[in-house]
Order: sequence, then C-alpha cells, then structure tokens
Amino acid sequence: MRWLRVAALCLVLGAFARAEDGYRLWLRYDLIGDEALRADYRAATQEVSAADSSATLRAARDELATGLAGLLGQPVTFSKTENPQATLLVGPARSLPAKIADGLKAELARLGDEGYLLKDVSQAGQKQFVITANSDIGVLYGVFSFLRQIQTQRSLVGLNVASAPAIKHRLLNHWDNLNRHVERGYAGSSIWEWFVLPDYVTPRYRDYARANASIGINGAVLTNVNADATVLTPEFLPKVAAIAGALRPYGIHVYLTARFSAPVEIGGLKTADPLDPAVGAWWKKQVDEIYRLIPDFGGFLVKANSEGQPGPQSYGRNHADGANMLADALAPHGGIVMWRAFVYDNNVPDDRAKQAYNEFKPLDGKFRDNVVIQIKNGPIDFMPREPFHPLFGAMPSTTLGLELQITQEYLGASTHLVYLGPLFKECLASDTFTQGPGSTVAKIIETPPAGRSNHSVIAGVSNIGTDRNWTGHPMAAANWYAFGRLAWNPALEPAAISEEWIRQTFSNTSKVIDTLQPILLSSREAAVNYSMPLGLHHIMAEGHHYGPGPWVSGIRADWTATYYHRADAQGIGFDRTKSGSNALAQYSEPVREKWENLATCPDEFLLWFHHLPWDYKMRSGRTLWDEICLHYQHGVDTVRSWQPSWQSLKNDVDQERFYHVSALLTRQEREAREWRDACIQYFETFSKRPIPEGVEKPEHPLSYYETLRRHYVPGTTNASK
Ligand code: GCW
Repeated sequence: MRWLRVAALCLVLGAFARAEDGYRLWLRYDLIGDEALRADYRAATQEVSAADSSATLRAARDELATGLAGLLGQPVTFSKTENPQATLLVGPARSLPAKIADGLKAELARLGDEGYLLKDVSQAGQKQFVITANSDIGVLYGVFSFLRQIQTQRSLVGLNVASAPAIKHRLLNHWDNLNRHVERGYAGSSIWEWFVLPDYVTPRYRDYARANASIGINGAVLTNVNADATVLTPEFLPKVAAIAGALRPYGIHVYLTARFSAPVEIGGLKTADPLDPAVGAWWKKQVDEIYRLIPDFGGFLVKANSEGQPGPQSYGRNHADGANMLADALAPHGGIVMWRAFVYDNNVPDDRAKQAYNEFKPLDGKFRDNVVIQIKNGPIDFMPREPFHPLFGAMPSTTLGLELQITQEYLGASTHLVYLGPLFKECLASDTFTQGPGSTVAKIIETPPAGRSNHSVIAGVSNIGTDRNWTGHPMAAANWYAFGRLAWNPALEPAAISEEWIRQTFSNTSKVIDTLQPILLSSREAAVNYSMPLGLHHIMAEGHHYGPGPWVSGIRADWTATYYHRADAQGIGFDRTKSGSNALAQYSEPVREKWENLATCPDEFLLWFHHLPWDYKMRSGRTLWDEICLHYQHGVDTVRSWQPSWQSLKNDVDQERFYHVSALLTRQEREAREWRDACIQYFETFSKRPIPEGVEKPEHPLSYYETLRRHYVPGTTNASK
C-alpha cells in the first residue's frame, strides 16, 4: 500500500504546494477546485467556433484554448468559421440567428475600435455565448475579459458586458537603457535583449504582450526618457522591428524615446535646432525609415530640457517648436509625439512645483494636433502623495496626457508592499474645477479639446524586469494590473481591482481575499505615514532614493530634502500660499481657496502647502509635532499588523510566494521603523519637543541613520541625485 500513500501524498502536494514562481502573473488558469462549478462552466464551453484569419484572432483562439483547458481541465473543440464580423462563439452554434446578430451590431456601433461585447445568447436550454467586437483586437480583449469571468468565478448566466476603453493610448513607459540597465527598475534587467535581437526573439515578449493585452495596454515605449540616440540607428531599428513583430498580434504598438540632439549625435549635422530646415528634413527621413520597418509604429516620447537632456531651448526655441518639428515628421504616418512636462531648473529662482506650469501654460494652443503633453500626476515627482498637477485643465486647447509611476521609486522599490491602485485613482478622481465641478483629471485626459483628434494618453512607468516573476515583489504585479485596468476604465474602484487581481493571482477563497485585500488597500496610506506624512515630500535618501534622508542638503537645492520640508525652530512645511511661493495660484477656484485656507486644507496636504508652527493645533486636537510623530508610528503599526495576517495564509497560498512575501514584510517593517526613527529624531532637532506617548523609542541615535549608506541599490542613475 506504500504506492497508494505516495500517490495520495502527491495529490495533496499537487493541490496545496504547486510550485508557483509568479511567471504566469494573473493569467494562471489553474484548474478550478470546486467540481460543481467546474462542471457548470464546462457545459458551456466545450465548443468554440472562430475565424483564424489574422494573427490576432489566432492569438485570441489560442488564449481561449489555453485558458479553458487549464481552468476546466478539458480540451476545447475548435471549428473554423468565417463570421461577418470579428466574432467568437462559445457553445455549439456555428453562427447566430440573424435577429441576435443584428442586435449585437447595433450595440457594437457604440463601442469603437477596441471595445467588445460578451453576451449570453443561450436558447432553449442550449448554452451559448458570444464574444464580438468591431475589430480583431476587440475580440482578443473580449477573450481576456471572458476568461476573467471564469478565473474570478463569476457566473456566466445572463452574461452581458459591453466595454470600451476611455483612453486611446494606454502605454507602458520603460525606462530601459540599451545596456539593459533599467533606470528606477527593481526587478532585474531590461527584458529587451538588444544584443541578440533581431535574430533571437525570446518567447517572453509574447508573454509580456499577453499580460498587457489582458488588461488593455496597447502601447510600449521601449526606451528610457533619458534617451540614447543609438536606438534610432540602422543597427538598432531592425531590433526594434523584431520586438514590434512579437507584440503586434496583441495590439501593442511600439514607441521610442527621441533624443533631441540625435541629428548631431548620429546624423552628422552641426545643429539640432528645430527651426533649421535641415534638422526637420533629417527627422523626416529618420521617421520614414522607422515606418518602413514598423508600419504601425506609435511615435516618440520626449524628455527635453529637463535634468540635463537636450532640447529646443538649447537653441533658443521653445517646447512647441521642438514638439511640432517632430510631430510634422510623424503626422503623415499617423504617429504622435508625447512631450513631457517634467521640466524644472535650479537656476530658476522659483518653487520647483510651479515651473512646469509656468513654462507650458503660455504655449497652450501652439502644439500640433498630434502632440500630447505628458504630465506627471503631481507637480514634483511621483511622491507617495501629491496634489494633482496644476497643468491638468489649465491648457484647454492642448491634448494633455497623464503619466503615473508603476515602479516604486519613492515607495520602497520592489521590497515594500505598496498597492498603488488608490494612488492612481486619487489622481484620476481629483476634481480640478477648471471647467466647473466634475472637471476631474480623468475627464480632462479622456476628452480631447474641441476640434482636435482623439490622441488621449495615459502612461505608466513600468516596474517590469527579467525577474522570473516580472516585478520583484510578488505583490508589485498588482500595480501593473491596476494601472492597466484603470487606463481602460478610470471609473473602476481600486478595491474591486485588487479583488480581481487576488482571485486570479492567488486564490478565489474568501479567506485569502478577506485577508489579503485589507493589506493591499491599507498599504499606500501606510507607506505615506511611515515615510512622508501630512504633505511632507522629497525627504528620501539621495541618489538611489531608497529610505529616509530628511537631512539631505549641500547639493543643487531642488534635489535636497531641506528645500522641501523647510524645518526650522518655528515649524515645518513648504509655504505655497500667497505669503510663500504662491504655487496655489496655479489652481482654479475653489480648489485654490480650499487648500490655501487652513480650516479647509486636508491634513494630507497640510505641509505641502503650509509652513506651520510645531505647536499648531491640528483637527485631532493634538499639536502638529505630536501628530507627525504619531503618523510615523501609525505607519509602522499598520505594516506590523499585516505580518500575522499574512502568516495565517501559510496553508492557503503556495510556499514559494508565501515565504517570499513573509521575508519582504519583515524587511518592510524594519525599514518603516527606520523611516520613523530617522525622521522623528531629525525633526526633533528643530522642534525641541518631546516625542509623544505612544511612539516607540528609536532603536539607534540619529547619527546612525545619517551615516547609513546603501550601496548598489538597483535602478540608480549616474546623476548625483
Ligand atoms: O523620477 C525622476 C527620476 C529620474 C527620472 C526622472 C524623469 C528618467 O529620479 O530617474 O529620469 O524623474 O521622470 O525624467
């Protein structure tokens, strides 16, 4: 009977300890454990008929086959049909009754190029579903959505989903260098294998494309905004074309960053002046060549005259001159320019938070139709919390796009668990009031200005690398997922997205969901609390940006911490009211007034906009000093509270990820304490007030934290910031 016991053990191990390295992300398609449920889905999904006339339709069919076979443990029979429109039928029917087909057509008319319909069209006890769209890519999106229904164990009865993306260009921005170092990348090297391309095209690109398409991402900027002109040379363009070829069936367009000085660096010209006709002609030729190799190339992303990057100002021209010159080269091919608004200059004696607005606002209406100004969510730089960027809504005649950061540059890299759904949503839902109430950031980026083509853009700075699980921290993939889902539909709620992700990535059991979801949902606020509470910002360590550094000073002012927190004997915070930098004047009423007035400024933004005395009386009744200290402690407490919760899932998730997350949580708790102890003791040197009750004693003296050095932190740039 020994073999029986061994067999039983294998079964048990198979069920509970299946090796899981995270590679499959949220597309795991593991067998549904509940037999009754499985049987129910099975009855509906044994036969599929579809056309396979394009690579995209074949990808859709293959995905459905893999997904259903995995989830339901039965092979799917495919039959080939030539449907009049992009349609995939799940069930025995090979075609739809005319009446149903006509009804679908009417609905599809409202769903645009990429939208899809999922419908239960069962008749007389015969289960039948339809996945249909106006285009092949719409069908692929529909397939992923259909599989999501099953993966999250939603009923298919009465299935009726009509979905279309709110934003046209939903992009990942890779800050990947050609030597495969990823700027602010914490999950290994760049996935783009430049040296072996174009000869070897790793299957990983297909899995990358599948993951992206499953959440509706339809573009990838392959290269770092701190750009290298080499990617535009004949040596590299065929490599780019090979990647584009692998991503194409999944509806993903490839984009590149354009180094503004490329005409000089690789073109042999004496100047890159955008108004010099020879320069325009060079770019035109360059762009024509790109489109010869990549007919569906998306366009350029440009960082110009920012942090040392070249740009039109180097030639006495402005951002519109530069962007328009590139736009003219791309326009005949349908390409776009995403011109970043992330500009600031330490030689300008003005609050850094104001500079982008000051430079760009006067250029409203001066950009070509195919130029999008890409704006970070906040006016400084992807801090744990920022108010929305004042440019949103301030340029009514210009297409404005949103740039979010998925990689956790200022949020613990890939060692801290921080679910960014709430951060992304907070920005999208912010009401700018620029065109009256309801002028949310989401609405502004979704709606092209009157008379302009729809080139709406949302971009997320990628957190992907060669790590087997793609994102380093097993939970960081939730941020990639949340970005894609919100890019498709900014009205979704971060809580619902997190539940979907947990169900697909870990388990559908209520125990796992009820334990893990509160951890994810409290994590962003916890990170704010243990690092930069109450509107504090930019107080991280220098260079690698990992860990606390409120004492950072002595380098260019706008890269220091002291520039931003302004702690002194009187108090702390950056006065951006009328008595200070007056950055608040860049916001519309009533936002400006709400944040200017201490009675209405929310605690979260208090020290972003105000310099306040240490004894300032907070809403809670406590002094500002006590409140700061308690926020730090609260952040630590929250992280600590996750540890037993996660431990309770020991037998409910696979051992690989269980151990990985446990280990990282231990580190996160330690580093949350580090943030607390460093910042409180540093600020105490100004406040000269006792640390309030309820806050733990620091483990080490301030000097310990000030002299702590971390070496070889991944993602660090060469620049000294
Ligand atoms: O967030 C900061 C980073 C830089 C980055 C820059 C930018 C790519 O520290 O590494 O450069 O912003 O967004 O351009």
